[in-house]
Amino acid sequence: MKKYFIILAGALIALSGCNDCKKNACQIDPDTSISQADIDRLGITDKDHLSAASKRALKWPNIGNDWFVEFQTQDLKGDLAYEEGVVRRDPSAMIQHDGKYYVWYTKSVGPTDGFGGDIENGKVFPWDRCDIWYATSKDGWTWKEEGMAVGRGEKGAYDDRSVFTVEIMEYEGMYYLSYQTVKSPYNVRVKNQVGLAWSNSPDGPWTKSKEPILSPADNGIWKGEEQDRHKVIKKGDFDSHKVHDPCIIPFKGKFYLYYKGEQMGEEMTFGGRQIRHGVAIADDPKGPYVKSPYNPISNSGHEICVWKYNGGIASLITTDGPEKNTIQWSPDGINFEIMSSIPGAPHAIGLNRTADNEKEPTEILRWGLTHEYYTYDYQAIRRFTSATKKVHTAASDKAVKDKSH
Ligand code: AAL
Repeated sequence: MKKYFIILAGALIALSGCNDCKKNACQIDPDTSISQADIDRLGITDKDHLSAASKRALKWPNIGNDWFVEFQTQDLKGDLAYEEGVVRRDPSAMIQHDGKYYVWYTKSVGPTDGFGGDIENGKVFPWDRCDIWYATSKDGWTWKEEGMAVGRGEKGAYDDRSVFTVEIMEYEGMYYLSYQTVKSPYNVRVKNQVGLAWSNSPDGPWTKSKEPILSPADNGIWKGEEQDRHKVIKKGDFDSHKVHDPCIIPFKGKFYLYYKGEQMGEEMTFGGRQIRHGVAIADDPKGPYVKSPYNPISNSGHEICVWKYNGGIASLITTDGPEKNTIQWSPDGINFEIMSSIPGAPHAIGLNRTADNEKEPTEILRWGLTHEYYTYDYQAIRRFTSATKKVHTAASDKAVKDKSH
């Protein structure tokens, strides 16, 4: 009787198709959707025996490798070379003015004490107790530090503790710096905000916005009084704790403020830290910025690195999440698709906004700035370069070729 039941059940499964596919909403019908060209391109052995990997591969768009790049990093010279005892990090994009490149960055001095000590007087992170400084260079290699651009606000202001992680936008003869702000005391659960300063010259003077232009979502609930960012009653939106790495891009007649969100009660996922990106849109560079209802627009990434390409927005997704180490593109600045999966990328990239970024998808990545941790206390700004790679040449092929010359 038992044997008869097993045969019947097996026959039913065979008649009605793969049971596993039904449970997992398998979208590929092997008989109708797979062309001989797909089988050949993906090297599939038998279209009637598709592994989970082959099923996924069949859903990949055929986008070539125009978005594939590999990076290298180099030391800078002059005032931006590594300096013991000084933090210089999170470079903005570079713009050009009067024959010189300009960059803005986070600067502070002295070691980091962490959260264990005297928070009122200590420095909890390398980016705590910072101001925004700027430097110029004729060739992008040797830099001259010009001085402070935007400093911390007076006691009691929303930016009284630290101003840092800055980006530059040049628009119709005006310059806009967007940056992170923290108000004292800088404890583990502090919520930071985004400030804006503007000037008609990259050398300043800068006028600061009276109020922040972006704040974390106000819909999470901490659990208990302990300074623990993982303990929550309710998490709230993806940006309920932090709004980081702002970058404003003029796009389709509006201003798109891209940012990284951190959520109250952050967890680890199969891609590492739960870090997401969002966008807030304004009609005027000074705001008001309204968060998109489509947020989050990326479920992976870390520092924002976005540029215009082919009528849309490209985004380099690094460091965290299941889609880390990919370059994505969106026609509308909101709905991003993966265009390439890369070996990794430098952190906190400052793009070269003077590049001819329509020349090819990754032209803007040919060179730019990044930062590097020399120690946990001290970081310095460095340079990166990147190259596309269209053909893979084994090291041994190259050695033979070199010898024959
Ligand atoms: C960076 C950025 C933000 C964070 C800190 C400084 O990687 O995401 O800028 O606040 O780390």
